[in-house]
Amino acid sequence: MGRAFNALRGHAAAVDAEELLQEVPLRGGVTRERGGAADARHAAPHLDLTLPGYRRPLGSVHPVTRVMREIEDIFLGLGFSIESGPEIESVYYNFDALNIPESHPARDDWDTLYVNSETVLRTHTSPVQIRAMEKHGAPLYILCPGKAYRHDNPDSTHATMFHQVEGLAVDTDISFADLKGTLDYFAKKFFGDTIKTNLSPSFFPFTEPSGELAISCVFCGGEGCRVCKESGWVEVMGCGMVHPEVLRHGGIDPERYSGWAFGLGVERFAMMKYDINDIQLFHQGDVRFLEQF
Ligand code: 2NL
Repeated sequence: MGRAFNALRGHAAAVDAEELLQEVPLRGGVTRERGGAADARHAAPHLDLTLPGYRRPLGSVHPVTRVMREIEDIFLGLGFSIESGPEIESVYYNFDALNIPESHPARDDWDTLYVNSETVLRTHTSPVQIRAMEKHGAPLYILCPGKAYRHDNPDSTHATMFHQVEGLAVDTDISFADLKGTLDYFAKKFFGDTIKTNLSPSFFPFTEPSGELAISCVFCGGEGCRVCKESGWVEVMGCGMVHPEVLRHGGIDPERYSGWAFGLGVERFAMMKYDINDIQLFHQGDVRFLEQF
C-alpha cells in the first residue's frame, strides 16, 4: 500500500512540475519544448535559474483593522485589556443580561439575525463584557473589539456586518467624571488635540444615566457644514454608567462596585478619519480602494 502510494505521489509530482513549467512565461522570448530531461538540459543555457522569482504583491492592513488597532493602542496605554467572545451568541447574553426588555424593538426579527429562537448573531459586542464580568469579576478594565450583525438593508451607512469597540471599566468609586475624562482623552488621541468633545443625555437600557459623545466637526472645525448638518458637532459614540441590573447579571455587586461603558462603530470612525462616504467600500475588497491605506 505504502509503495503504491509513493509511486502515485512521485507520478503526481512529476506531472505538476511539468505543468507548472509550461505555465511560467520564459524571459527573453526563449521557447521551451515539451520533453524529458535531455531537452531540459538542451534549453539550460537560455534559462537563467538564478533570476529572482515572481514577487507576490504585498497587501496592506485593512482600514477597519487599522482603526481598530489605533483604538486598542490608546486603551492598552490606559491599562485596559482586550477581550473577545463568540459572534454566535445566546439571546440571554445578547439581550436579557443587558436589561433589554422582551418588548424592545431591537429584538425584532427585522433588526436581529436569529439562528434559532435562543440564538442570534450578536448585535453588539456587549455580551463579551457580560462574559468578562462573570469570568474575571471586579475590578475590570476591558476593551471588546469585534464584529456585530444587524438585519439592516445595506446602504451607504448600514451594513449587515460591521465592527464595534466597546469599553468597560468597573471598580470601587468609578464615577461619571471618570467616563467624561477618559472619553475626552481618547477622542483627542484619536482625532487630534484640536477637537473638542461634548457629552449630552441619551438612553440605553444597559446604562443609567446614558450619554452621547459628540466631537467638534473634523471637516469644518465646528463652523458648520453639510457633514455636521450646520451644528458644528458630530455624534461619535454612546456611553453611560453601567446599569446596576447589568452589573448584577455579570455577577458583580452594584452596592460595592460601579462602572462606565461605551460603544462605538469602527467603520464610522474610519469614515470620519479618512473622509469616506460609503460603508460598503470597506467590505467589497476592491483593491483600488484598499491600496490607498
Ligand atoms: C452605541 C452605544 C453603548 C454600551 C454600549 C455596555 C456594555 C455593558 C454594560 C453597559 Cl456590558 N453598557 N455598552 C454602553 C453604552 C452605549 O453603545 O451607540 N454603540 C454604537
